[in-house]
Amino acid sequence: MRARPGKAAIFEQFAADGITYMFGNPGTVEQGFLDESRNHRLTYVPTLHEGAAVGIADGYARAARRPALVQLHSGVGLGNGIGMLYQAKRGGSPLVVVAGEAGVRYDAMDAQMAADLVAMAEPVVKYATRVIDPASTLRVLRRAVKMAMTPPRGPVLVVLPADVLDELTTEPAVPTSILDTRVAPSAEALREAGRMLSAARRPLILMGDGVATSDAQPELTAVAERLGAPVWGVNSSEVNFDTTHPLYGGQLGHMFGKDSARVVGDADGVLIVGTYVFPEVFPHLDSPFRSDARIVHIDLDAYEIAKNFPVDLGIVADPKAALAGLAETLGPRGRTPSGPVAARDAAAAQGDESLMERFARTLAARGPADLVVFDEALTAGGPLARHLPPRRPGHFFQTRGGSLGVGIPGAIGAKLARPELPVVGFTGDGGSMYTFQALWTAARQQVDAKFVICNNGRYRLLDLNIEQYWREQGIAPHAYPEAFDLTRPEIGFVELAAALGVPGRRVAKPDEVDAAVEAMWAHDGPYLIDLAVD
Ligand SMILES: Cc1ncc(C[n+]2csc(CCOP(=O)(O)OP(=O)(O)O)c2C)c(N)n1
Ligand SMILES: [Mg+2]
Repeated sequence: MRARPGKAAIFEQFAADGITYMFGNPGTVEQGFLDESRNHRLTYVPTLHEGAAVGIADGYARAARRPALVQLHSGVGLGNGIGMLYQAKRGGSPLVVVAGEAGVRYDAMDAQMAADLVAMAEPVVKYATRVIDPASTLRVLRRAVKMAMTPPRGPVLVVLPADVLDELTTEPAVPTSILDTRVAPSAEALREAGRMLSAARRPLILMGDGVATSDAQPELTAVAERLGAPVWGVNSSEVNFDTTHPLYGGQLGHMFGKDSARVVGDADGVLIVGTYVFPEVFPHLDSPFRSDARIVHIDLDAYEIAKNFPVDLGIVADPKAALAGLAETLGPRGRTPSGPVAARDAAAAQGDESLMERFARTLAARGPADLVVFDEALTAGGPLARHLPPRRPGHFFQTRGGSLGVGIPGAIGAKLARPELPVVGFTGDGGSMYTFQALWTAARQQVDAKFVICNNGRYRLLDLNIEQYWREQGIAPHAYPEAFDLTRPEIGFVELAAALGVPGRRVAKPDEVDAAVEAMWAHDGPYLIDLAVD
């Protein structure tokens, strides 16, 4: 193999892996390879903040179902990206992060910007390493791509010191070996699972994004229908199950263990698939399951099975293969759903229709079919679930891991991944401001995604959570903390977006909704709506 500097060879490796975008924010220690990038067929997507870069890459990886490449600038850039990397890790997004560094030769100097990048990133990535020898530059990049793509998928970090990349390498650039992990369970394990679950009088299924990753939605539906079991989302932020199916129960929620306990507490046979349990901020420390409940957990992530509570049968297997086998074991006999399963909102809002309700209804009726929704609407999201219920795999994404600021960059990433589909991102006035500058990237790259700010002038979710805290602590209701208010001064979202190159309009009255929805889709390019919500 011909010798060329590592800073050129890495682009050959990216090309060999079909990587066409690099999302990033540059610095001087990356100048060598960024200068080289013009000689290669890779689009550098510049962002103005690393949270936006990681957020766009996350949306891209989720919608494209491929690894997404992120470039961060040494310790300071990595530091800014850490919060968003946390959500990529919780969500299992295959992000390959490369961080530049001045050079191995400066290690002893402890100079400006020097930091142990591997140690900084380790808690929020699946794998972190640093290239220290030019002869292993591409080997390490391939390992990173393989690790990111192997379930449980997740972000990885490769530190690229500039002096190592300046050296010649003769490594060939060849496609990374992506592993086939469609592991089927043994016949014995399937029989045992089938026996435990079919014996249940009140079966329940808890599912998560591992189902979507393995394309197991049809098999999950078959198992649910054969068991007559309600299906609840746990770490479920994509379409793992048609949310209009009569057996869809809802989402357990991410705050309080006792909310989940209410749902799972009656079940005598539980199938957990493609998720960990339980992802709340304040989880139950005791098992919320009935002591006589039989619990079967299927996942490719052995760490997550029986992580917190024992299970009766843990099966390390691909959800699609395992659910197909399980459905067969259960046989074709369907059970009718046992009673009301869904704690869903009433179909129509009581009294006057809220602006959010009206907007979601209009978008569903007049917006394009085939719509992809990136939903970070938080407390304003109810009407979205009613009017644009997640049904089609790959057409709905929610924030995961609890890190705010995913809505705008997530929609940009999804649109870059699926340019043929219409994409709209919903976010809050609070959530949007963590990564608002991503709009500049949308304008610059002409990413034709649409954005809706659900503007209630507050961190409303924090109001709701503190109310619960007051109830639990026996504290009389009083004024919310000042820190939850976002109205002093009011944020001018339309002006802010315009300053970043994205046109838009404010919608504060019901009779402005129709024209706004039409304007949004008529506009060729990114467009923002600042929607007044309660
Ligand atoms: C990066 C980050 N910072 C802070 C928080 C804490 N937090 C959780 S919800 C929330 C308020 C969100 O407000 P907004 O996006 O306006 O939605 P709303 O609650 O008003 O519907 C905050 C600040 C977080 N989850 N992530
Ligand atoms: Mg808000």
